[in-house]
Amino acid sequence: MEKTIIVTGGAGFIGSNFVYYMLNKYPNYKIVCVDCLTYAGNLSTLKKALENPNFRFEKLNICDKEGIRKLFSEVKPDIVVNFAAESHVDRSIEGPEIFVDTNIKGTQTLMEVCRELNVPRYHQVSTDEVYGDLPLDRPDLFFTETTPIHASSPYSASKAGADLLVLAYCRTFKFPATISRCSNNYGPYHFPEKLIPLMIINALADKPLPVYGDGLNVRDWLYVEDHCKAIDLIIHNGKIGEVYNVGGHNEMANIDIVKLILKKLDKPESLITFVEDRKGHDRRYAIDPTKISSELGWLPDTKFADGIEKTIDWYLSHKDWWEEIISGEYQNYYSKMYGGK
Ligand code: TDX
Repeated sequence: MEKTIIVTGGAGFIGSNFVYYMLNKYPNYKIVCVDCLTYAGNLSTLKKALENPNFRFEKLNICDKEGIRKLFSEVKPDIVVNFAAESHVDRSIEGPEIFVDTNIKGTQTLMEVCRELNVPRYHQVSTDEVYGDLPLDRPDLFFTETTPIHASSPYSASKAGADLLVLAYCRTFKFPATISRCSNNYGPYHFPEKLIPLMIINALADKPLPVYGDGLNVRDWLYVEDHCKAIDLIIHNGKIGEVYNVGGHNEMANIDIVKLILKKLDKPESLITFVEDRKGHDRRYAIDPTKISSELGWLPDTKFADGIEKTIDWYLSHKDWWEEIISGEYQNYYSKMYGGK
């Protein structure tokens, strides 16, 4: 069956991967991407999609209610998937306001317009960070969908706020929504401010690799395509009003990831530089994906060993993509955050 899906934040990392995943998997679907192209959204990321007649791009902020209403009335989407968000924890510590505007107000604006126009289905892409963190000495503990919300950073608090609004809309207005909370993603088009691409790019340039604190913080890494597959299953078969955790049981300490990247690139560990810890730094994230596996049959396809190899190869063969990014405004960000390190 033909469907039209609006993907907000489709020029960012996970959103753009989802655009490609859907165009490829459903040749009879129309995908309309809404993105306001902040620093993290890049039209060159969508270059190939723009050649596809089933794809359309609209430069628009999700907080712009009039613009969203106009576009949604015209497109009449069957499904809206909201990836649009300010997503970097360190930036939220420097300036929380835009996180509240985009992540909370933007989500509410989208839901209001969807409600007004009776859009049949809405999906909110959230994060495991809404659960706060787990201690390192309790490897038996995992986040389930019933783990209490306990956010640590302005970023995760804004995502948690949006999740609570979505669930309140489901209950109060019978709003037809679902939420997914995924663990850390990695893969193509990951913005260079995040751990894995930052370390690959610095290592290639023989620059110091800034590891926060003791480097023992643990993240649960999932190849981005496996996340896209999970969202595809949820929007087609998920139960309205439900939250689904997504994660592949792949916990790794930051320092081990950094060492692995150095090894793969044949660079010395002497590039590792321990720097001041992130404020409020979450210790460990770990997802229990039992619900999505048993209800929707989701299982990740890509093992970390293969995924990291593919990701490093992608950064090696797409230098033009990231060189353009790191030569611009990103340089100011980098020197502000990392100084001379
Ligand atoms: O320079 C760095 N050095 C470092 O040690 C950076 C950028 C990060 N780190 C550490 C902090 C974290 O423990 O690496 C870990 C991963 O950091 P990020 O890539 O910033 O990701 P994280 O804070 O875990 O959040 C990510 O996963 C959940 C995404 O950025 C979020 O958007 C998502 O919701």
